[in-house]
Amino acid sequence: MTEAELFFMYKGTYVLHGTHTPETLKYFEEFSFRPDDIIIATYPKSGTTWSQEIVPLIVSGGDPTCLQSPNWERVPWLEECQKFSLNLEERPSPRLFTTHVQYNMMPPSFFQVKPRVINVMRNPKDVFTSAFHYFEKASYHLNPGPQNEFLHKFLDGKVLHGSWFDHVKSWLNAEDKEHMMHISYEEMIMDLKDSVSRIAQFLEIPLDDEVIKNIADRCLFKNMRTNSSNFSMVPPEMNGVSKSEFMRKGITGDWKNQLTVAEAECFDAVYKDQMKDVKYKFAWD
Ligand code: PPS
Repeated sequence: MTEAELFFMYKGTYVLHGTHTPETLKYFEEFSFRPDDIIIATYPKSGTTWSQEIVPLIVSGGDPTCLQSPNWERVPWLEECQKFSLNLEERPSPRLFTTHVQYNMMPPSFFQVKPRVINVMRNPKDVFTSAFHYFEKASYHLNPGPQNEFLHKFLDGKVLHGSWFDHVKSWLNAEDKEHMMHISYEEMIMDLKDSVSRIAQFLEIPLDDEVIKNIADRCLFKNMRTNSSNFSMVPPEMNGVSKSEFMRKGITGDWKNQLTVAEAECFDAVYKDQMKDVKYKFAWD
């Protein structure tokens, strides 16, 4: 399979033919949000699945039965095809959604209704590293090819869901800031209990300290890797990646084991240029 067969361009970013069709994208563009919807917005490989476990637990007051359905069902991607069988219009509030699209690509109703958004970001070098390994494994994806080639594609945004830089900047520059929470994978690694508590506060869901502690404990990498809840970016029959392969390392700074010195320097130069106007203080800087 070639890139042209796998991807098509949607509003300037590559999306997958398999999961994105004119029909799913039309549905996305015409989607009606409710004010109490909750959206997890991530660039791929930044902590999406992790958040899809944490947020339902917060919303349910820590009830693990909320994790019985797979992640694409409990927190479906709005722009992808699985939602067609999910009766999203009939779901009780608060509905939970995921999206990998940039802020400016959200549908008109999003800007009118202003539902809450939890935007999770991750050091792009670790995003690159995670994506490189995942694309090697996922059967619905192309092999990333030589690392250096894939690095340049990543830095140029010629990868699935486009440029990390454009994605992160779009959500950081979002206008309706009071409806938006930014958090990083690194902060979640550093103090998961505090991160769960901050997300609950943002969602205005009061939780006992014990419940917060239990949610954080359940969502530790080692526990999520072995617990019974099932997930994958797409149904497992479509991607061929096992849970243990998907939950690869779950650490910060793995890029140091992946990038050569020259590649890291090249990455830093592009990062410096692309992020020069960004005032946000990232946990990885
Ligand atoms: S996807 O395909 O976009 O949905 O991927 P995404 O879920 O955003 O990112 C996958 C990476 O997140 C790691 N992960 C975790 N890290 C720490 N703690 C927990 N609980 C956790 N859950 C998922 C997963 O291992 C992938 O990172 P890497 O670096 O590849 O291990």
